[in-house]
Amino acid sequence: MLKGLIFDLDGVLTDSARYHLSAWNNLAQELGITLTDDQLDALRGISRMDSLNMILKFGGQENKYTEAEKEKFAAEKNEKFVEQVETMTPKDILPGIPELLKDAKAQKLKMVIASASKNAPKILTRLGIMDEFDGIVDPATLSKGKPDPEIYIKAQELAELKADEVISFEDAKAGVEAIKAAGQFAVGIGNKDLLSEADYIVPTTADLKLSKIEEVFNSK
Ligand code: B16
Ligand code: MG
Repeated sequence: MLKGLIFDLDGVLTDSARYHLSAWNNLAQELGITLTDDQLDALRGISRMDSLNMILKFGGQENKYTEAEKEKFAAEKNEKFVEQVETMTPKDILPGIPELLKDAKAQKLKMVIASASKNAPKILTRLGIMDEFDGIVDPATLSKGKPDPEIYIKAQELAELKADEVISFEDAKAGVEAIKAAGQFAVGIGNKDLLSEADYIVPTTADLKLSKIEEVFNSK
């Protein structure tokens, strides 16, 4: 029986991806690296340091910098990202999400955030929906990022639920893989070829309807 929903943040509740991607693009350019659209896409859902390491690898610079230099680059990127977060308002909640949260509340479902972003509390506060959630997994406590299932297992534990009692929402391939590895029902939002492992796929958040998703969940 369905008892809870677990949400990725970036790309699911709000489109902070464009801010992440432009901040990474700026940094890459400073380092003399030009990123392709596919390379930028591959950064979705990936933690800050893992993203930086991927970018350096794309540019053939994986052994060029010390850990301290990399920390500095990551902090610089985060500063640019946070500047953009400060401009966010409740209008930046993606279409379909307010209705989904309302329907979940009406059914008294538990709701937990499983985001790789250390800025999740800040973003949720800017969006005005911080109080809607029963918990946020602290990404600083994770030993591995998505596609490892750790973050989704921790989210399920925070909700005090079992894997077959939750539905989890993701926009990233690495995220859907993490959900499936945790043994949970995955809703993928975006490209159906990229997210083919998901149990239910919609092109955009506007297409999310809790009753329809539950029908598929109950039939599995
Ligand atoms: P931060 P999600 C992820 O959020 C983003 O998709 C990814 O681009 C970002 O690098 C990561 O959070 C870490 O974010 O630098 O703010 O800690 O999709 O897991 O909600
Ligand atoms: Mg995401």
